[in-house]
Amino acid sequence: MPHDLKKIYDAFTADGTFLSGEPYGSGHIHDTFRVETAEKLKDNYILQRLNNRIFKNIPELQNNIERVTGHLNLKLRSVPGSNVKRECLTLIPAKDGKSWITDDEGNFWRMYIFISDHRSYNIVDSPGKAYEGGKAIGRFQAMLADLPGKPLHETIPNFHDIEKRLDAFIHTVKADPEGRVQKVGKEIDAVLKRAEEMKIILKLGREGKIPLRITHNDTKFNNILLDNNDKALCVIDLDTVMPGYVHYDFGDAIRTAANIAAEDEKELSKVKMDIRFFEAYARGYLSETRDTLNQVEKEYLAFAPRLITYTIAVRFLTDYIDGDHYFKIHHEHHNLQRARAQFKLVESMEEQYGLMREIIKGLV
Ligand code: ADP
Ligand code: GN1
Ligand code: MG
Repeated sequence: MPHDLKKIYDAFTADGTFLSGEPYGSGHIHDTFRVETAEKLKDNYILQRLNNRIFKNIPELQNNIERVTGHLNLKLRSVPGSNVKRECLTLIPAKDGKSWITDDEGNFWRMYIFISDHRSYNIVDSPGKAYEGGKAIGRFQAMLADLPGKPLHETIPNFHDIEKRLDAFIHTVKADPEGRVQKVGKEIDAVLKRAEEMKIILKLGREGKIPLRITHNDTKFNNILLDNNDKALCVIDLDTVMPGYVHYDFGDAIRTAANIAAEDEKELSKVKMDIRFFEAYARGYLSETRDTLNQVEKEYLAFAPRLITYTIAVRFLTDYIDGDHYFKIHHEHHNLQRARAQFKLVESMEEQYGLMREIIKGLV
């Protein structure tokens, strides 16, 4: 049964008459629709059916997003020349005052103003765009550093905790529910041989050498909207904004901004990190955060892309072995294809690691 988008739309307090609703974007988690309104001068909207298998506590999730967007909104208002409705997500309240609704089937929905005239990239094709992405994430972290109140709810516990991800991986390999383990011997070796060195960021955290800050935790480049001139516009997809290490955001952004091929590229010889994009993103990011980060945080920035690319590869492979219950897939072996491309990218980063370290040293 297709969703009755008009009925869902009408449960919110949006300004405008529902004209049409179409699936939108290429996110792997929620079902996202763009709603067009009949009046040319009124906003269009994004409606999202939230994935509550993955996000178990929608009221807490939405409370985080209300606090984060509220704070960003306040901050932006005090910046002369800023356009708050375009530079930060705006939630539309439901008619009952909450920031989400449940429909007759028990689905959870929320609504944002659609940010028009933006550009979104699954593959970045110039260092200038990578630089803008780096600035956007750096500024985002800086603006949230003084979020008042209790710590944000951990919407997905241990999200980037590689030790827990590896435990889940080993558990899934042992269970082998789909009989797929025999197909992925090479990929399992790729996981195991790197497992120890990947624990360093968690270790530094436990030793108190790097602080937990408010981070985005899902800085895939298509979660950073650019404007029509390819300048940083708005950071979206705020579901995982919660306490984290800056390395998680830096690493995930490089994973996607500096890979010259698609995240799921089948032809592995095409997958490579372009060091110029790494340099540009790092320059943009550090232009906003240089004065805030401590020495150890800076020293480990170069390692972060290896950690996060590896972590996502482990997650894709785990989901493949488990039978594809987490990420949306578009064909039978999609998660395996994604995992292979990400392992190839890890290798490319390993080959260029010396250079990555030199670049960071030169920028901090
Ligand atoms: P997912 O967690 O599934 O990735 P997102 O919140 O990132 O969901 O939304 C999916 C896609 O929808 C984004 O990649 C972006 O293209 C688009 N999108 C989401 N919110 C907005 C918005 N407010 N304005 C314009 N586009 C948006
Ligand atoms: C998911 O939501 P989306 O599509 O931007 C995932 C990220 C992964 C990414 C891999 C909540 O991001 O952690 O890095 O897919 N988000 C969640 O493409 O698991
Ligand atoms: Mg997204």
